[in-house]
Amino acid sequence: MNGFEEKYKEYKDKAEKRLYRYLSGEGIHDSLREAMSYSIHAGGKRLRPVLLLAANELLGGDANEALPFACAIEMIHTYSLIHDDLPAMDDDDYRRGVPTCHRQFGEWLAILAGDGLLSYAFEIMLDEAGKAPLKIPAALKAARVIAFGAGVHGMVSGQCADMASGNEGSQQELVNIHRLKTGALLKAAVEAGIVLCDPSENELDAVLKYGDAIGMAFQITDDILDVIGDPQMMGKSTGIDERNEKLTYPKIFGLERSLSMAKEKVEQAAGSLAIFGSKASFLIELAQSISNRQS
Ligand code: GRG
Repeated sequence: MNGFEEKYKEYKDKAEKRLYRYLSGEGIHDSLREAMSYSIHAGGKRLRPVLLLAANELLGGDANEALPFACAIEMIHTYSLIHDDLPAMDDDDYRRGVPTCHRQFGEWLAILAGDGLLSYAFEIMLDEAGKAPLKIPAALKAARVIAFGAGVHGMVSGQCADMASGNEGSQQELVNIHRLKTGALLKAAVEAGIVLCDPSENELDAVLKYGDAIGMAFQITDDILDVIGDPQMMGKSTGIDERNEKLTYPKIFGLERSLSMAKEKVEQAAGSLAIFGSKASFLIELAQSISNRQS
């Protein structure tokens, strides 16, 4: 493992340990806990919590204060995958290398597992607002950033636009759908990580630009992997976009151009963090790994 991989693992392990603890808490109906835990334990890259923790550390934050927000954003992401996989949406059989939540538990329980993860995320974040030593305004700001990225001004609207667009649409619509559906939550991860640290305007601006660029790089790469990725490595079926006649980057721009667009976005992401100098090296490598990923 190189230094970057070790650091990634450190953030990931920290977030997973706490996530599993939240899910073992008292008072959750057994079936609900089982379905929520199934999808959380199925794995995943934990990219959003890693981004949140790394952005927080970039501004000298306290990892213990950031950790509940990192777990909350992973819960929200996991809920979105469970709901996206449902027959009414993408109708997928595999996710994170195992049968999708509704394949394993049936539809009603998968819907509730998603609902449970979403609302638990907000319970966890708002609990932090009442705790010392985290300053209440900072916790509320971070929770608000995550709500904005996840909801009607972000991911949920993007998903709705995507579902409504079918196989028709312009380049501009494609970019807008992805900015909301995928980009908004990735951007919220880095923004929430730094608003916990009371950033200057310049710092906030730099990190938001980074968040925008990695969101685009991530989605372009996701579309490319759906065409050329290995289903075994990805833990899910490929060719889904083609089957569902989705508007994608390779479909609009072709594979070669899509690959170079992803590279350009990674360069933009790295450039936006220049003000932080070498302190930003982990986030820069993370941007590169987003476009080089195989899963
Ligand atoms: C249902 C409100 C609602 C939203 C769904 C996330 C999403 C919006 C749809 C998922 C469909 C999809 C494949 C989108 C492409 C980008 C994406 C979010 C991929 C999965 O995220 P990863 O690669 O997954 O970070 P892991 O499993 O590694 O966490």
